[in-house]
Amino acid sequence: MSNPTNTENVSTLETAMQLMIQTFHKYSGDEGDKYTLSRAELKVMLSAELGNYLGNAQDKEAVDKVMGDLDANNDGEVDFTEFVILVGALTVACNDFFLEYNDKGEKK
Ligand SMILES: [Ca+2]
Ligand SMILES: [Ca+2]
Repeated sequence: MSNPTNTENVSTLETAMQLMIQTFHKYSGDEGDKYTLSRAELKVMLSAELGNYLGNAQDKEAVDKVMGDLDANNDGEVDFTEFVILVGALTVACNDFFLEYNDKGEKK
């Protein structure tokens, strides 16, 4: 049986998946429910992990907006599913930039 937390002999994508899981739990266990991010935990996670993409994570309104957008079931906490949606949406946005950049580079 394979150990899903084994970090040897895993593909790049599998590593990325493990890192998403580890990153979420690194912040979700600080207060309240161990398996969800409170607003405070979300703020720490955003500024520590997504500062390059979100920039103004220190901005309370920005955190509130992200929380509002993410908290699909309106329980005031971001669970792992909601977190994956955030990372997925940001990854799509990054890919759009990547494609745009490549298109410009290829034009002659
Ligand atoms: Ca928590
Ligand atoms: Ca929620």
